[in-house]
Amino acid sequence: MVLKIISAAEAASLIKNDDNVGFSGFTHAGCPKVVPLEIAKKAEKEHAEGKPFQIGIFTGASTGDNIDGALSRAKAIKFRTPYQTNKNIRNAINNEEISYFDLHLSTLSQDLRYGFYGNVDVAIIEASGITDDGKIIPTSGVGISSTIVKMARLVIVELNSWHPKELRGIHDLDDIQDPPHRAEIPVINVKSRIGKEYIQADPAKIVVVETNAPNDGGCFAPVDEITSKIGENAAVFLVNEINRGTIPQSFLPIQSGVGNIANAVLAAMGNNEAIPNFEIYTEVIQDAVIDLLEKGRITFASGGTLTVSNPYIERIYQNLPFFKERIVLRTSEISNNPEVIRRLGIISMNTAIEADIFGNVNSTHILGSKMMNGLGGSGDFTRNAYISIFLTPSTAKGGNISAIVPMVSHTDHNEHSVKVIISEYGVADLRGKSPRERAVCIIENCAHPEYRPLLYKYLENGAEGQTPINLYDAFAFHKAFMETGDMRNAIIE
Ligand code: 0RQ
Repeated sequence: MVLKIISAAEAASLIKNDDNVGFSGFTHAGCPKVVPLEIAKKAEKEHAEGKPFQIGIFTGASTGDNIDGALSRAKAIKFRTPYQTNKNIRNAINNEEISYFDLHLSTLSQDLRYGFYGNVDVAIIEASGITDDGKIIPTSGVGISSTIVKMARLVIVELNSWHPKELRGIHDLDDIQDPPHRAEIPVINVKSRIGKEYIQADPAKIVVVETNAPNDGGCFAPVDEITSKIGENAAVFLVNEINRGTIPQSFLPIQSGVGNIANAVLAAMGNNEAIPNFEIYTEVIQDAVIDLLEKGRITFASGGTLTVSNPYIERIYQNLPFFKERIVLRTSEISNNPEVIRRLGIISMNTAIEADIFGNVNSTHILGSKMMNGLGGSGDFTRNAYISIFLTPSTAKGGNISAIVPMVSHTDHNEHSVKVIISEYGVADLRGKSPRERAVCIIENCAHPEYRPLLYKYLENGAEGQTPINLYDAFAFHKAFMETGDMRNAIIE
Protein backbone atom coordinates (compact mmCIF):
# COMPACT_ATOMS: atom_id res chain seq x y z
CA MET A 1 0.00 0.00 0.00
CA VAL A 2 1.40 3.42 -0.91
CA LEU A 3 -0.94 5.21 1.51
CA LYS A 4 0.66 6.24 4.79
CA ILE A 5 0.02 3.78 7.64
CA ILE A 6 0.25 5.20 11.16
CA SER A 7 -0.74 4.10 14.67
CA ALA A 8 -4.04 5.08 16.30
CA ALA A 9 -2.13 7.28 18.77
CA GLU A 10 -0.33 9.06 15.92
CA ALA A 11 -3.68 9.61 14.21
CA ALA A 12 -5.14 11.10 17.40
CA SER A 13 -2.15 13.44 17.66
CA LEU A 14 -3.22 15.02 14.33
CA ILE A 15 -6.50 16.20 15.87
CA LYS A 16 -6.36 19.66 17.40
CA ASN A 17 -8.34 21.35 20.14
CA ASP A 18 -11.54 22.84 18.70
CA ASP A 19 -11.51 20.69 15.54
CA ASN A 20 -14.84 19.55 14.17
CA VAL A 21 -14.63 15.81 13.58
CA GLY A 22 -17.03 13.70 11.49
CA PHE A 23 -17.26 9.97 12.17
CA SER A 24 -18.52 7.25 9.83
CA GLY A 25 -21.27 4.85 10.82
CA PHE A 26 -24.85 4.78 11.96
CA THR A 27 -25.56 3.42 15.47
CA HIS A 28 -22.59 1.29 16.59
CA ALA A 29 -22.37 -0.17 13.10
CA GLY A 30 -19.64 1.28 10.91
CA CYS A 31 -18.15 3.49 13.62
CA PRO A 32 -14.40 3.80 14.05
CA LYS A 33 -13.21 2.02 17.18
CA VAL A 34 -9.53 2.57 17.99
CA VAL A 35 -8.76 6.18 17.02
CA PRO A 36 -11.56 7.67 19.18
CA LEU A 37 -10.17 5.84 22.23
CA GLU A 38 -6.78 7.46 21.55
CA ILE A 39 -8.46 10.88 21.17
CA ALA A 40 -10.03 10.34 24.61
CA LYS A 41 -6.58 9.50 26.06
CA LYS A 42 -5.11 12.59 24.42
CA ALA A 43 -7.89 14.76 25.91
CA GLU A 44 -7.23 13.37 29.40
CA LYS A 45 -3.50 14.04 29.04
CA GLU A 46 -4.02 17.60 27.80
CA HIS A 47 -6.53 18.32 30.58
CA ALA A 48 -4.08 16.94 33.20
CA GLU A 49 -1.52 19.43 31.86
CA GLY A 50 -4.05 22.24 32.20
CA LYS A 51 -4.57 22.62 28.44
CA PRO A 52 -7.94 22.84 26.72
CA PHE A 53 -8.95 19.98 24.41
CA GLN A 54 -12.46 19.53 23.08
CA ILE A 55 -13.86 18.65 19.67
CA GLY A 56 -17.21 19.03 17.92
CA ILE A 57 -18.72 15.73 16.73
CA PHE A 58 -20.86 14.95 13.68
CA THR A 59 -22.07 11.40 13.08
CA GLY A 60 -24.70 9.51 11.10
CA ALA A 61 -26.73 8.67 14.22
CA SER A 62 -25.78 7.18 17.59
CA THR A 63 -22.33 5.57 17.93
CA GLY A 64 -20.55 2.84 19.84
CA ASP A 65 -19.26 3.45 23.38
CA ASN A 66 -15.77 4.14 21.97
CA ILE A 67 -17.00 7.46 20.56
CA ASP A 68 -19.87 8.91 22.63
CA GLY A 69 -19.00 7.03 25.82
CA ALA A 70 -15.20 7.36 25.90
CA LEU A 71 -15.10 10.94 24.61
CA SER A 72 -17.81 12.22 26.96
CA ARG A 73 -16.15 10.51 29.94
CA ALA A 74 -12.91 12.27 28.93
CA LYS A 75 -14.81 15.58 28.72
CA ALA A 76 -13.56 15.89 25.16
CA ILE A 77 -16.83 16.89 23.45
CA LYS A 78 -17.68 20.51 22.77
CA PHE A 79 -20.86 19.95 20.76
CA ARG A 80 -22.71 16.99 19.33
CA THR A 81 -25.35 16.30 16.68
CA PRO A 82 -27.57 14.59 15.41
CA TYR A 83 -28.48 11.56 17.66
CA GLN A 84 -27.07 9.62 20.61
CA THR A 85 -28.09 6.73 22.84
CA ASN A 86 -25.17 6.46 25.25
CA LYS A 87 -25.77 6.89 29.00
CA ASN A 88 -22.61 8.95 29.61
CA ILE A 89 -23.18 11.44 26.83
CA ARG A 90 -26.90 11.68 27.70
CA ASN A 91 -25.96 12.65 31.27
CA ALA A 92 -23.41 15.19 30.05
CA ILE A 93 -26.01 16.72 27.71
CA ASN A 94 -28.63 16.94 30.45
CA ASN A 95 -26.03 18.38 32.87
CA GLU A 96 -25.43 21.05 30.22
CA GLU A 97 -21.75 20.09 29.80
CA ILE A 98 -22.20 19.35 26.10
CA SER A 99 -24.07 21.52 23.64
CA TYR A 100 -26.33 19.13 21.70
CA PHE A 101 -28.69 19.86 18.87
CA ASP A 102 -31.23 17.33 17.70
CA LEU A 103 -31.70 17.09 13.96
CA HIS A 104 -33.58 15.09 11.29
CA LEU A 105 -30.92 12.61 10.19
CA SER A 106 -31.56 13.14 6.48
CA THR A 107 -30.55 16.79 6.71
CA LEU A 108 -27.14 16.67 8.41
CA SER A 109 -25.04 15.96 5.29
CA GLN A 110 -26.61 18.75 3.25
CA ASP A 111 -26.52 21.16 6.21
CA LEU A 112 -22.78 20.47 6.52
CA ARG A 113 -22.23 21.10 2.81
CA TYR A 114 -24.31 24.29 3.01
CA GLY A 115 -21.86 25.46 5.70
CA PHE A 116 -24.46 25.82 8.46
CA TYR A 117 -22.21 24.27 11.12
CA GLY A 118 -18.74 25.44 10.06
CA ASN A 119 -15.91 23.23 8.83
CA VAL A 120 -15.49 19.51 9.03
CA ASP A 121 -11.78 19.45 9.86
CA VAL A 122 -11.22 15.71 10.15
CA ALA A 123 -13.18 12.65 8.95
CA ILE A 124 -12.56 9.32 10.68
CA ILE A 125 -13.94 6.44 8.63
CA GLU A 126 -14.12 2.73 9.39
CA ALA A 127 -13.38 0.82 6.19
CA SER A 128 -13.40 -2.79 5.08
CA GLY A 129 -11.15 -1.91 2.17
CA ILE A 130 -9.18 0.94 0.60
CA THR A 131 -7.33 1.32 -2.68
CA ASP A 132 -4.16 3.32 -3.28
CA ASP A 133 -6.11 5.83 -5.35
CA GLY A 134 -8.39 6.62 -2.38
CA LYS A 135 -11.47 4.45 -2.91
CA ILE A 136 -12.88 3.74 0.55
CA ILE A 137 -15.23 0.76 1.11
CA PRO A 138 -17.29 1.27 4.30
CA THR A 139 -18.19 -1.54 6.72
CA SER A 140 -21.62 -2.30 8.23
CA GLY A 141 -22.95 1.27 8.54
CA VAL A 142 -22.60 4.36 6.35
CA GLY A 143 -24.15 7.56 7.80
CA ILE A 144 -22.62 10.84 6.60
CA SER A 145 -19.33 9.37 5.32
CA SER A 146 -19.59 10.58 1.69
CA THR A 147 -19.98 14.21 2.73
CA ILE A 148 -17.39 14.34 5.52
CA VAL A 149 -14.73 12.63 3.39
CA LYS A 150 -15.12 15.37 0.78
CA MET A 151 -15.15 18.26 3.26
CA ALA A 152 -12.36 17.25 5.67
CA ARG A 153 -8.73 18.44 5.41
CA LEU A 154 -7.62 15.07 6.84
CA VAL A 155 -9.23 11.63 6.36
CA ILE A 156 -8.23 8.99 8.90
CA VAL A 157 -9.25 5.55 7.61
CA GLU A 158 -9.55 2.81 10.22
CA LEU A 159 -9.01 -0.22 8.02
CA ASN A 160 -10.72 -2.94 10.04
CA SER A 161 -9.92 -6.51 8.95
CA TRP A 162 -12.66 -7.90 11.28
CA HIS A 163 -15.03 -6.99 8.41
CA PRO A 164 -14.65 -9.08 5.23
CA LYS A 165 -13.26 -7.44 2.08
CA GLU A 166 -16.16 -9.05 0.22
CA LEU A 167 -18.50 -6.42 1.71
CA ARG A 168 -17.56 -4.38 -1.35
CA GLY A 169 -20.71 -4.12 -3.46
CA ILE A 170 -23.27 -4.04 -0.63
CA HIS A 171 -23.16 -0.22 -0.46
CA ASP A 172 -24.73 2.35 -2.79
CA LEU A 173 -22.87 5.62 -2.28
CA ASP A 174 -24.12 8.70 -4.02
CA ASP A 175 -22.98 12.25 -4.61
CA ILE A 176 -26.07 14.40 -4.75
CA GLN A 177 -25.84 17.96 -5.96
CA ASP A 178 -26.94 20.92 -3.88
CA PRO A 179 -29.57 23.50 -4.87
CA PRO A 180 -29.99 25.14 -7.30
CA HIS A 181 -28.44 22.23 -9.22
CA ARG A 182 -30.13 19.25 -7.54
CA ALA A 183 -32.01 16.90 -9.84
CA GLU A 184 -34.50 14.23 -8.81
CA ILE A 185 -33.06 11.36 -6.76
CA PRO A 186 -33.57 8.36 -9.05
CA VAL A 187 -34.50 5.81 -6.37
CA ILE A 188 -37.69 4.54 -7.98
CA ASN A 189 -37.95 1.29 -6.06
CA VAL A 190 -36.43 -0.24 -2.93
CA LYS A 191 -33.70 -2.00 -4.94
CA SER A 192 -32.62 1.00 -7.07
CA ARG A 193 -28.88 1.61 -7.09
CA ILE A 194 -27.89 5.15 -7.97
CA GLY A 195 -24.29 5.51 -6.84
CA LYS A 196 -20.94 3.78 -6.48
CA GLU A 197 -19.74 0.97 -4.25
CA TYR A 198 -17.01 3.16 -2.75
CA ILE A 199 -16.38 6.69 -1.50
CA GLN A 200 -13.72 8.51 -3.52
CA ALA A 201 -11.28 10.48 -1.37
CA ASP A 202 -8.21 12.49 -2.38
CA PRO A 203 -5.38 10.04 -1.49
CA ALA A 204 -3.20 12.98 -0.42
CA LYS A 205 -5.59 13.60 2.50
CA ILE A 206 -5.63 9.97 3.72
CA VAL A 207 -3.77 8.28 6.55
CA VAL A 208 -4.55 4.66 7.41
CA VAL A 209 -4.76 3.00 10.83
CA GLU A 210 -4.96 -0.79 10.74
CA THR A 211 -7.07 -2.72 13.26
CA ASN A 212 -9.21 -5.82 13.66
CA ALA A 213 -11.43 -4.55 16.48
CA PRO A 214 -14.68 -6.56 16.64
CA ASN A 215 -18.18 -5.22 16.15
CA ASP A 216 -19.82 -4.17 19.42
CA GLY A 217 -23.44 -5.19 18.79
CA GLY A 218 -25.37 -5.92 22.00
CA CYS A 219 -28.37 -8.24 21.98
CA PHE A 220 -32.07 -7.33 21.85
CA ALA A 221 -34.35 -8.08 24.78
CA PRO A 222 -36.55 -11.09 24.08
CA VAL A 223 -40.07 -10.24 22.90
CA ASP A 224 -42.28 -9.92 26.02
CA GLU A 225 -46.05 -9.98 26.42
CA ILE A 226 -46.52 -6.24 25.85
CA THR A 227 -44.17 -5.82 22.88
CA SER A 228 -45.59 -8.95 21.26
CA LYS A 229 -49.17 -7.62 21.67
CA ILE A 230 -48.12 -4.27 20.13
CA GLY A 231 -46.59 -6.24 17.25
CA GLU A 232 -49.76 -8.29 16.74
CA ASN A 233 -51.94 -5.16 16.81
CA ALA A 234 -49.74 -3.53 14.15
CA ALA A 235 -49.84 -6.64 11.95
CA VAL A 236 -53.64 -6.94 12.23
CA PHE A 237 -54.03 -3.23 11.40
CA LEU A 238 -51.97 -3.69 8.23
CA VAL A 239 -53.97 -6.76 7.19
CA ASN A 240 -57.23 -4.83 7.64
CA GLU A 241 -55.83 -2.03 5.47
CA ILE A 242 -55.02 -4.54 2.71
CA ASN A 243 -58.51 -6.05 3.01
CA ARG A 244 -60.24 -2.70 2.69
CA GLY A 245 -58.06 -1.75 -0.26
CA THR A 246 -56.15 1.21 1.18
CA ILE A 247 -52.85 -0.69 0.96
CA PRO A 248 -52.27 -2.49 -2.36
CA GLN A 249 -52.42 -6.32 -2.30
CA SER A 250 -48.75 -6.31 -3.36
CA PHE A 251 -48.08 -4.32 -0.16
CA LEU A 252 -45.77 -1.33 0.41
CA PRO A 253 -42.24 -0.97 1.81
CA ILE A 254 -41.87 -0.75 5.58
CA GLN A 255 -39.69 1.52 7.72
CA SER A 256 -39.27 0.44 11.29
CA GLY A 257 -37.48 2.35 14.03
CA VAL A 258 -34.84 1.12 16.39
CA GLY A 259 -35.20 -0.99 19.55
CA ASN A 260 -37.12 -3.89 21.01
CA ILE A 261 -40.60 -2.75 19.97
CA ALA A 262 -39.60 -2.31 16.33
CA ASN A 263 -37.96 -5.73 16.40
CA ALA A 264 -41.14 -7.30 17.86
CA VAL A 265 -43.38 -5.66 15.23
CA LEU A 266 -41.32 -7.03 12.37
CA ALA A 267 -41.38 -10.49 13.93
CA ALA A 268 -45.21 -10.27 14.25
CA MET A 269 -45.53 -9.15 10.63
CA GLY A 270 -43.38 -12.08 9.56
CA ASN A 271 -45.60 -14.51 11.49
CA ASN A 272 -48.87 -13.15 10.06
CA GLU A 273 -49.66 -15.17 6.93
CA ALA A 274 -52.15 -12.59 5.68
CA ILE A 275 -49.26 -10.15 5.11
CA PRO A 276 -47.55 -10.90 1.79
CA ASN A 277 -43.77 -11.13 1.52
CA PHE A 278 -42.55 -7.56 1.79
CA GLU A 279 -39.67 -5.12 1.32
CA ILE A 280 -38.03 -2.78 3.79
CA TYR A 281 -36.92 0.79 3.05
CA THR A 282 -35.56 1.95 6.37
CA GLU A 283 -32.54 3.35 8.13
CA VAL A 284 -31.82 0.62 10.70
CA ILE A 285 -31.71 -3.05 9.68
CA GLN A 286 -32.16 -5.01 12.92
CA ASP A 287 -32.00 -8.71 13.87
CA ALA A 288 -35.64 -9.45 12.96
CA VAL A 289 -35.00 -8.32 9.36
CA ILE A 290 -32.19 -10.84 9.02
CA ASP A 291 -34.42 -13.68 10.27
CA LEU A 292 -37.15 -12.67 7.81
CA LEU A 293 -34.71 -12.33 4.88
CA GLU A 294 -33.55 -15.87 5.56
CA LYS A 295 -37.15 -17.10 5.63
CA GLY A 296 -37.99 -15.21 2.43
CA ARG A 297 -40.70 -13.17 4.22
CA ILE A 298 -38.66 -10.01 3.55
CA THR A 299 -37.51 -10.08 -0.05
CA PHE A 300 -35.21 -7.03 0.00
CA ALA A 301 -33.93 -4.58 2.61
CA SER A 302 -32.64 -1.09 1.83
CA GLY A 303 -31.12 0.67 4.85
CA GLY A 304 -28.19 2.62 6.16
CA THR A 305 -26.81 0.20 8.68
CA LEU A 306 -26.69 -3.39 9.88
CA THR A 307 -27.56 -2.61 13.51
CA VAL A 308 -27.58 -6.25 14.47
CA SER A 309 -26.24 -8.15 17.45
CA ASN A 310 -22.89 -9.92 17.12
CA PRO A 311 -24.31 -13.42 16.45
CA TYR A 312 -26.29 -11.90 13.58
CA ILE A 313 -23.41 -9.96 11.98
CA GLU A 314 -21.40 -13.19 12.07
CA ARG A 315 -24.30 -15.01 10.36
CA ILE A 316 -24.46 -12.31 7.67
CA TYR A 317 -20.70 -12.45 7.05
CA GLN A 318 -20.73 -16.27 6.83
CA ASN A 319 -23.42 -16.12 4.14
CA LEU A 320 -22.44 -12.84 2.48
CA PRO A 321 -23.34 -13.69 -1.17
CA PHE A 322 -26.95 -14.42 -0.06
CA PHE A 323 -27.26 -11.16 1.87
CA LYS A 324 -25.51 -9.00 -0.76
CA GLU A 325 -28.26 -9.97 -3.19
CA ARG A 326 -30.91 -8.84 -0.71
CA ILE A 327 -29.46 -5.81 1.11
CA VAL A 328 -28.25 -2.38 0.04
CA LEU A 329 -26.65 0.10 2.47
CA ARG A 330 -27.05 3.80 1.63
CA THR A 331 -26.02 7.14 3.12
CA SER A 332 -28.54 8.60 5.59
CA GLU A 333 -29.20 11.40 3.11
CA ILE A 334 -30.80 8.79 0.80
CA SER A 335 -32.09 6.16 3.25
CA ASN A 336 -34.09 8.90 5.00
CA ASN A 337 -34.78 11.19 2.08
CA PRO A 338 -38.28 12.77 2.16
CA GLU A 339 -38.52 12.78 -1.65
CA VAL A 340 -37.85 9.04 -1.83
CA ILE A 341 -40.04 8.16 1.19
CA ARG A 342 -43.04 9.96 -0.33
CA ARG A 343 -42.42 8.43 -3.78
CA LEU A 344 -42.13 4.83 -2.58
CA GLY A 345 -45.16 5.03 -0.26
CA ILE A 346 -43.33 3.90 2.85
CA ILE A 347 -45.35 2.74 5.87
CA SER A 348 -43.42 4.16 8.83
CA MET A 349 -43.38 2.68 12.32
CA ASN A 350 -41.60 4.54 15.12
CA THR A 351 -41.75 4.57 18.90
CA ALA A 352 -43.13 7.33 21.11
CA ILE A 353 -42.14 8.29 24.64
CA GLU A 354 -45.60 9.83 25.06
CA ALA A 355 -48.52 10.84 22.88
CA ASP A 356 -51.34 13.17 23.76
CA ILE A 357 -55.04 12.54 23.23
CA PHE A 358 -55.01 14.76 20.14
CA GLY A 359 -52.22 12.85 18.37
CA ASN A 360 -49.12 14.92 19.08
CA VAL A 361 -46.07 12.77 19.83
CA ASN A 362 -43.01 13.28 22.01
CA SER A 363 -40.17 10.95 20.97
CA THR A 364 -37.27 12.65 22.66
CA HIS A 365 -37.77 14.33 26.05
CA ILE A 366 -38.57 12.89 29.49
CA LEU A 367 -40.89 15.28 31.34
CA GLY A 368 -40.27 17.87 28.65
CA SER A 369 -36.74 18.75 29.73
CA LYS A 370 -34.38 15.74 29.79
CA MET A 371 -33.11 14.53 26.42
CA MET A 372 -33.44 10.79 25.88
CA ASN A 373 -31.87 9.93 22.50
CA GLY A 374 -33.06 12.35 19.88
CA LEU A 375 -35.39 12.48 16.93
CA GLY A 376 -33.32 10.20 14.74
CA GLY A 377 -35.02 9.47 11.48
CA SER A 378 -38.52 9.35 12.96
CA GLY A 379 -39.40 12.80 11.60
CA ASP A 380 -37.97 12.14 8.14
CA PHE A 381 -40.27 9.13 7.81
CA THR A 382 -43.35 10.27 9.75
CA ARG A 383 -43.90 13.49 7.84
CA ASN A 384 -43.57 11.80 4.44
CA ALA A 385 -45.01 8.33 5.00
CA TYR A 386 -47.93 6.71 3.18
CA ILE A 387 -49.23 5.85 6.66
CA SER A 388 -47.28 7.02 9.73
CA ILE A 389 -47.64 4.80 12.77
CA PHE A 390 -46.44 5.36 16.34
CA LEU A 391 -46.06 2.45 18.73
CA THR A 392 -45.88 2.65 22.51
CA PRO A 393 -46.63 0.58 25.58
CA SER A 394 -49.60 2.26 27.33
CA THR A 395 -47.53 2.87 30.46
CA ALA A 396 -43.90 3.12 31.59
CA LYS A 397 -42.14 2.59 34.93
CA GLY A 398 -44.45 -0.13 36.21
CA GLY A 399 -47.62 1.82 35.43
CA ASN A 400 -46.60 5.02 37.24
CA ILE A 401 -46.34 6.86 33.92
CA SER A 402 -49.09 6.94 31.32
CA ALA A 403 -47.75 7.14 27.76
CA ILE A 404 -51.08 8.75 26.81
CA VAL A 405 -51.29 12.19 28.40
CA PRO A 406 -53.53 15.27 28.10
CA MET A 407 -50.77 17.31 26.46
CA VAL A 408 -47.27 16.17 25.45
CA SER A 409 -44.46 17.82 27.41
CA HIS A 410 -42.46 18.26 24.17
CA THR A 411 -43.59 17.92 20.55
CA ASP A 412 -41.56 16.13 17.88
CA HIS A 413 -44.36 14.95 15.59
CA ASN A 414 -47.57 16.90 15.48
CA GLU A 415 -51.20 15.92 14.99
CA HIS A 416 -50.97 16.72 11.27
CA SER A 417 -48.31 14.07 10.61
CA VAL A 418 -49.31 11.28 13.02
CA LYS A 419 -51.90 8.99 11.42
CA VAL A 420 -52.07 5.94 13.70
CA ILE A 421 -51.11 5.19 17.32
CA ILE A 422 -50.81 1.60 18.57
CA SER A 423 -50.39 0.28 22.12
CA GLU A 424 -50.82 -3.19 23.59
CA TYR A 425 -54.54 -2.35 24.02
CA GLY A 426 -55.33 -1.57 20.41
CA VAL A 427 -55.10 0.73 17.42
CA ALA A 428 -56.18 4.39 17.26
CA ASP A 429 -56.72 5.26 13.62
CA LEU A 430 -56.71 9.07 13.58
CA ARG A 431 -57.23 9.59 9.86
CA GLY A 432 -60.16 11.83 9.04
CA LYS A 433 -61.04 12.53 12.68
CA SER A 434 -61.50 15.89 14.40
CA PRO A 435 -59.50 16.58 17.59
CA ARG A 436 -62.49 15.58 19.78
CA GLU A 437 -62.97 12.34 17.84
CA ARG A 438 -59.24 11.62 17.98
CA ALA A 439 -59.22 12.07 21.75
CA VAL A 440 -61.98 9.49 22.31
CA CYS A 441 -60.34 7.11 19.84
CA ILE A 442 -56.93 7.30 21.56
CA ILE A 443 -58.33 7.00 25.09
CA GLU A 444 -60.55 4.06 24.15
CA ASN A 445 -57.99 2.12 22.11
CA CYS A 446 -54.53 2.97 23.46
CA ALA A 447 -54.66 4.32 27.03
CA HIS A 448 -54.26 1.94 29.96
CA PRO A 449 -57.71 1.29 31.54
CA GLU A 450 -56.48 2.75 34.86
CA TYR A 451 -55.86 6.11 33.18
CA ARG A 452 -59.00 6.27 31.02
CA PRO A 453 -61.31 7.89 33.65
CA LEU A 454 -58.74 10.67 34.29
CA LEU A 455 -58.30 11.31 30.57
CA TYR A 456 -62.07 11.41 29.99
CA LYS A 457 -62.44 13.85 32.88
CA TYR A 458 -59.79 16.08 31.32
CA LEU A 459 -61.63 15.92 28.00
CA GLU A 460 -64.99 16.74 29.59
CA ASN A 461 -63.44 19.81 31.26
CA GLY A 462 -61.81 20.94 28.05
CA ALA A 463 -62.32 24.41 26.62
CA GLU A 464 -65.00 25.02 24.02
CA GLY A 465 -63.67 25.24 20.50
CA GLN A 466 -62.02 23.10 17.88
CA THR A 467 -59.52 21.46 20.24
CA PRO A 468 -60.80 20.92 23.79
CA ILE A 469 -57.60 21.47 25.74
CA ASN A 470 -57.72 22.71 29.29
CA LEU A 471 -54.73 24.92 29.97
CA TYR A 472 -55.20 24.63 33.75
CA ASP A 473 -54.83 20.84 33.79
CA ALA A 474 -52.81 20.20 30.64
CA PHE A 475 -49.78 19.01 32.66
CA ALA A 476 -51.65 17.53 35.64
CA PHE A 477 -50.25 14.05 34.84
CA HIS A 478 -46.64 15.29 34.70
CA LYS A 479 -47.12 17.39 37.84
CA ALA A 480 -48.47 14.36 39.74
CA PHE A 481 -45.46 12.31 38.63
CA MET A 482 -42.98 14.99 39.71
CA GLU A 483 -44.68 15.46 43.09
CA THR A 484 -45.75 11.89 43.97
CA GLY A 485 -43.92 9.58 41.53
CA ASP A 486 -47.24 8.36 40.08
CA MET A 487 -49.38 9.92 37.35
CA ARG A 488 -52.44 8.12 38.73
CA ASN A 489 -52.49 10.82 41.43
CA ALA A 490 -53.21 13.52 38.85
CA ILE A 491 -55.84 16.01 40.00
CA ILE A 492 -58.13 17.12 37.19
CA GLU A 493 -60.30 19.94 38.55
O1 0RQ B 1 -36.42 3.29 30.41
O2 0RQ B 1 -34.62 1.70 30.03
O3 0RQ B 1 -34.83 2.91 32.21
O4 0RQ B 1 -36.49 1.13 31.56
O5 0RQ B 1 -37.61 5.01 28.16
O6 0RQ B 1 -38.23 2.76 26.57
O7 0RQ B 1 -40.11 1.16 26.24
O8 0RQ B 1 -37.70 0.27 26.43
O9 0RQ B 1 -38.56 1.52 24.38
O10 0RQ B 1 -36.06 1.24 23.82
O11 0RQ B 1 -37.87 1.46 22.06
O12 0RQ B 1 -37.18 3.41 23.46
C1 0RQ B 1 -38.85 6.50 22.25
C2 0RQ B 1 -36.81 6.32 23.66
C3 0RQ B 1 -38.23 4.29 23.16
C4 0RQ B 1 -36.80 5.30 21.34
C5 0RQ B 1 -37.67 5.63 22.61
C6 0RQ B 1 -38.46 4.96 29.30
C7 0RQ B 1 -38.65 3.48 29.54
C8 0RQ B 1 -37.25 2.96 29.31
C9 0RQ B 1 -36.90 3.15 26.79
P1 0RQ B 1 -35.51 2.18 31.11
P2 0RQ B 1 -38.66 1.34 25.96
P3 0RQ B 1 -37.35 1.82 23.38
C10 0RQ B 1 -35.06 5.25 14.38
C11 0RQ B 1 -36.18 6.12 14.70
C12 0RQ B 1 -36.86 8.32 18.97
C13 0RQ B 1 -36.14 8.22 17.70
C14 0RQ B 1 -36.73 7.29 16.72
C15 0RQ B 1 -36.32 6.56 20.65
C16 0RQ B 1 -36.78 3.84 28.15
O13 0RQ B 1 -37.55 4.54 20.45
O14 0RQ B 1 -35.30 7.12 21.01
O15 0RQ B 1 -37.84 6.82 16.81
N1 0RQ B 1 -37.08 7.04 19.62
N2 0RQ B 1 -35.91 7.03 15.75
O16 0RQ B 1 -39.11 3.21 30.86
C17 0RQ B 1 -40.47 8.37 31.20
C18 0RQ B 1 -42.14 8.12 29.58
C19 0RQ B 1 -41.41 7.01 29.06
C20 0RQ B 1 -40.21 6.68 29.67
C21 0RQ B 1 -40.57 5.33 28.00
N3 0RQ B 1 -43.31 8.51 29.05
N4 0RQ B 1 -41.62 8.77 30.64
N5 0RQ B 1 -39.73 7.35 30.74
N6 0RQ B 1 -39.73 5.64 29.00
N7 0RQ B 1 -41.62 6.15 28.03
C22 0RQ B 1 -33.76 5.40 15.17
C23 0RQ B 1 -32.66 6.13 14.45
O17 0RQ B 1 -32.90 7.07 13.83
C24 0RQ B 1 -31.29 5.64 14.60
